[in-house]
Amino acid sequence: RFPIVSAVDIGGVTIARNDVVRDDDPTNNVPDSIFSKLGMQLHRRDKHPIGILKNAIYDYFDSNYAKQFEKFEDLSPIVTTKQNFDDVLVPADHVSRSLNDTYYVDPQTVLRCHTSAHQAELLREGHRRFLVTGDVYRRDSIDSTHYPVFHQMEGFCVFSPEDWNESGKDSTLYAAEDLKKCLEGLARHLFGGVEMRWVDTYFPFTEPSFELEIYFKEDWLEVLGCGVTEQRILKQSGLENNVAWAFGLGLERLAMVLFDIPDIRLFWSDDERFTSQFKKGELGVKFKPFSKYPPCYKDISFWISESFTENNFCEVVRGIAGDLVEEVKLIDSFTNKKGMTSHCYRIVFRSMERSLTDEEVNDLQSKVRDEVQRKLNVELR
Ligand code: FA5
Ligand code: MG
Repeated sequence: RFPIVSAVDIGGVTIARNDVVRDDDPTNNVPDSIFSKLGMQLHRRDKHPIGILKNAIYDYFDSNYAKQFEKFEDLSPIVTTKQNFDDVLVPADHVSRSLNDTYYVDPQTVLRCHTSAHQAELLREGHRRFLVTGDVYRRDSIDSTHYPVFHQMEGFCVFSPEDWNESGKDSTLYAAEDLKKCLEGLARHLFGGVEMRWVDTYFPFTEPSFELEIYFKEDWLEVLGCGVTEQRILKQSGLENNVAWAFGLGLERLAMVLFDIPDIRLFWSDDERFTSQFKKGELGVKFKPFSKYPPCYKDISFWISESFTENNFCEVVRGIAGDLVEEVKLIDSFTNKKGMTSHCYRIVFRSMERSLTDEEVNDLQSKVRDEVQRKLNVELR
């Protein structure tokens, strides 16, 4: 099903699969399908939509900030829980730390779930304005805008008292306004005109915090999170007299809007009908879909156990069907008099490259049924 990669090269460091995944380790939940994505570095390919977008964002920062932003794009995606969580003040009991949400290599090591994992170390090394681009990993639901591996770009900008003093504004307000101005300018640079809106939100590492949404295919699509950095993070690096802003862009989401790419799985396609449509440095290209092969819907119903989670179910489906699964959605749920809860999921199978045969889909579905029962402790109905 998936090429079993035995070693990957990450920024010049070779990681053998056995160093990362030990089958006897219950705290290791990195499947082969994910391991094989390590080291792919889509963001460093100049002819790939993710690389083209990254370069266009670099252009914006280079020309508007006189090249003050340093760029990092080959930091290893394998980080400590301290980097990924503690350093950015994620509370000890936060859901994002669970095996259900994050890929663990061992109890102290994860595949980074955001590029914010590098904020603190770069500040400690003395960097003050920087962009960090890389692949990030999350156990998540399955649909056209979510994928377990995607790319983020982190931006970070530290200000000194001279910067805000002459504005007469309070430092937090100064940083928040500068941040929004910077990101609105970036959106104009990338899209020209586009409908967008700011939404207030929460992150452990910023206050206030915002998300930017863009109107795409008749719906609002969240493309980035950002905010004014918590003072505690700056203090850790001796910057208590400063203020800073930070953002984390979802590169696939922005690229979907920019190039009109309808499904996030396409970014991983080797099909020439996809890859040949993009040229280095060309932002204006609209993707011409080469296929809308027919979908095939299969429903599966089961009584769940207490430990059941949707992410675990999606991981099982993805482990079997890989990129042939387009969407998994809960279509029915009820609890009977005995207190047993039943879920019915609809799985949408569709290849982006060819028509699937009935036989093939039935085979996938039957494997899903077997494995769900075996691994997730549920009772099929
Ligand atoms: C974060 O990851 C924060 N670290 C962002 C941040 C940085 C906030 C600095 C403040 C300061 P969030 O989990 O919302 O936030 O993810 C950021 C973006 O990644 C989202 O807006 C979305 O564009 C993208 N994203 C999230 N999950 C997925 C996914 N499964 N597939 C594709 N893109 C995703
Ligand atoms: Mg979010």
